[in-house]
Amino acid sequence: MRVKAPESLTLIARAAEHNARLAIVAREGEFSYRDLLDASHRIASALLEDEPDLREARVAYLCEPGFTYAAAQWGIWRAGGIAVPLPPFYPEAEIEYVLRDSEVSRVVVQDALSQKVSGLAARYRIRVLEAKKALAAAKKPLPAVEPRRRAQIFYTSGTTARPKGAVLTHANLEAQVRSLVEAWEWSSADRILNVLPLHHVHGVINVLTCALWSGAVCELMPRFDPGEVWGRIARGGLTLFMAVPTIYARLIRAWEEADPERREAMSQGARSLRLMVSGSAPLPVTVMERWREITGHVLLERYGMTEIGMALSNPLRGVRVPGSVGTPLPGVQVRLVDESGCEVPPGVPGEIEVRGPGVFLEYWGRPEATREAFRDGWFRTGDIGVLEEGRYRILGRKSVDIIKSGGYKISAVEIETALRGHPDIDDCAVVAVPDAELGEIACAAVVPRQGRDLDAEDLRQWLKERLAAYKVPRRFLVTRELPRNALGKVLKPELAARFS
Ligand code: MCA
Ligand code: AMP
Repeated sequence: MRVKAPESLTLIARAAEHNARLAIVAREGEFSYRDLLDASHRIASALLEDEPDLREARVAYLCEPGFTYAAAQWGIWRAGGIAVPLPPFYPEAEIEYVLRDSEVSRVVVQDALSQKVSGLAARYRIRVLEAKKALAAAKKPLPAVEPRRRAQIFYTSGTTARPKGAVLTHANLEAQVRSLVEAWEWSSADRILNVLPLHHVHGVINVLTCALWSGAVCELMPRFDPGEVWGRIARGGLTLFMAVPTIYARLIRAWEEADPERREAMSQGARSLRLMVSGSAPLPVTVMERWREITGHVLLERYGMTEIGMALSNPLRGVRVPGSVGTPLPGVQVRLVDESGCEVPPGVPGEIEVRGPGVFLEYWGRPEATREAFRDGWFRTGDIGVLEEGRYRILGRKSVDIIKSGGYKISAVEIETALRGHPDIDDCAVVAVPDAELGEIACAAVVPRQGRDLDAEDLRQWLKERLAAYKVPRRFLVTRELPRNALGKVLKPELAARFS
């Protein structure tokens, strides 16, 4: 019997129209939109068992970037659940935190990764669905999922000890996608290569979801590798590429290291793309310039944040100004305010506040933090910007506790809290130190307890069991005393100077 689902989600309804078109190219093979609809329907059916609707139950999914990832995410959505991505490279402690914080009841796991969650699932009575089995489930009728319902949780680090789960509704996701599709003129003729991790907005929304909304092809690599990316670009056929500045810096390095013939193939492949985008961290003008020299592309820099999606962008057509993040994207309102919330005039720096249908609903389980994040309906980004000649420029962040490394947002407070759990550490401070490729790196100064020794390599290993690898400080300074100000607080900039 053919089971027809009532389609209230536009993304799914559009996929039915794209039907036989190629949707995903990954290590697992090549898959059409029809394959994706079929697979996600089966996963949704397996998730539902005998229930008609998951009613916003949180469902985690642990999959490599690829077809199974997309099928799991869509399956969770179509069953009425909230999708919570788990990065395959997270240590168990980080996975445990996400599972518990978002009160996950089910987890979809890509076969080889199942041992990463089996212990935790047993401990917290979480139902594990192996993707391979779920993909063979019989199709059942699916619920109608209203766009105002919660769709996705992205964990994001901030100034608190642990990351917060930013909740996006289907309507939020749709608004973010529509805005980017319009601004960057996505179409079914596009073909994009994704090398970004799929637990953040950049890879999940800007790349994967925009592609699938548009009927385009999304090629997914399990993770970024400069040689493989250049190889794929040189083969031709891609139209779009989006990445963080560190990835462009690493691609430049690989280009410089290649022989002249290879360089020519790389540059020629890159020239055939129609657009290359940079974001998640400031794009150094040197990277922008060098990239233009070797590929002919003026990178389009845009600005966004997990809680709001993309807010500001340089133009697709028109002048892209180095150091600027352009103007508000379609449907997005942006203002700059002073400490008391009054708008500042052009030329005067202020905190960036954002309003619009793409702005997230709430932090999961944190009503107080959600309230504090808004001022009169505007989301307070914590970033400082200035409006010059009609374009915005990002000047930095309000908090010194937020570190951006390789495009990942890292909380100094989170690392300090983890370090304070070490039996031999008396005190510590984590700071951001500038780095040519990663933008910033996290560095930790640690004070050993009396009579104890601390070894940087041991500390690194100890932290790797507790935090995602990209949060582990690159440098450690074992010191007898941290610099302090009169209030007894650590002077972070002064400390940062001791690392350079
Ligand atoms: C990091 N690690 C990973 C990955 N990323 N392992 C597997 N898969 C990954 N995708 C591990 C590394 O193996 C390494 O561990 C450790 O984390 C440190 O990583 P990192 O410092 O990042 O250095 P790297 O391994 O050289 O990678 C550089 C990178 C990566 C490829 C640029 O940082 C990256 O993929 N960044 C993108 C982050 C991103 O998507 N941000 C968007 C956030 P070990 O030392 O054990 O090898 S969304 C956002 O910011 C807003 C919305 C916006 O505006 O976009
Ligand atoms: P995340 O919390 O991971 O979503 O990171 C969002 C943060 O990344 C923003 O608040 C900014 O600080 C930073 N960011 C994103 N894009 C840019 C950009 N083009 N220039 C400077 N900073 C950026």
